[in-house]
Amino acid sequence: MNLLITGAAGGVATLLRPRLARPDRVLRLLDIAPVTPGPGEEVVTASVTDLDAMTEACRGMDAVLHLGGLSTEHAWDDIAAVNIDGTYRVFEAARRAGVPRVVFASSNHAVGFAPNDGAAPDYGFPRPDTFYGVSKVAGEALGSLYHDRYGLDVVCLRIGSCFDRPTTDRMLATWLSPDDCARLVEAALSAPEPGFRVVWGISANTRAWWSLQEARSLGYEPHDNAEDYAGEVTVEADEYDRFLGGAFCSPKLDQGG
Ligand code: 15L
Repeated sequence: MNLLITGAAGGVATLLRPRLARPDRVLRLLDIAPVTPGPGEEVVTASVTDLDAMTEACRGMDAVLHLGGLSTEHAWDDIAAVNIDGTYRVFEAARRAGVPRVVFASSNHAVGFAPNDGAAPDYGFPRPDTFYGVSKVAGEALGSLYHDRYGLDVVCLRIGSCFDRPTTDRMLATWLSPDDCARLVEAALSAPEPGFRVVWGISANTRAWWSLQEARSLGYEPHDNAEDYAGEVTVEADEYDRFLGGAFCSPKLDQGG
């Protein structure tokens, strides 16, 4: 199983690389920022917005893990160019190079303005909380199109908060531990014929706000629980936790004029 990882210099990829390494696996790491390859790793310095370079990078790969792009709110033009057009190019490059599977790092912010009732179902209708969230909705839509029209297997992970440790009250619900993130990615890479799926990406958190039913149906079995860190959390819940996207719903992130 040879895997192309976009956004390989980013936070999630850096947590995942050692956890996804296997003796029989090549990890091809693509980013515009420098990345130092370890054993079993190759580096491609390129942007997801460069279709030719992306197509070349996809050659010989069994799957693409698309983590690349802007990971927080930015001006529309940047989100449109990097996250939306870039994600189109990732899917199109995979198709051109004959890569059968794409795992797309979507985000909870695709549905961030949905009211938080503590039990959000799988496949919640899009309610993006930012232009960033809009880009994740667009990525999921592209995944759906590339599955239905071209037969790619596409698994979209609506990731909660993937960091070493939960540091806020919200993260006691939304945390995805690095080990569980690797388990989720492995499930998305190895599930037989998943078709098009959208699954939540969180650990087995006691205070979880989101369903893990669809993720478990892929074979994901989380081991970690943010509750183990409840005593160490330093940031309290705030008024925006009434929405799934939390602080991304704050007017501080308004981009309009
Ligand atoms: C995300 O999508 C962001 O990339 C990350 O930085 C966190 O803010 C995360 O969501 C979250 O909601 O905690």
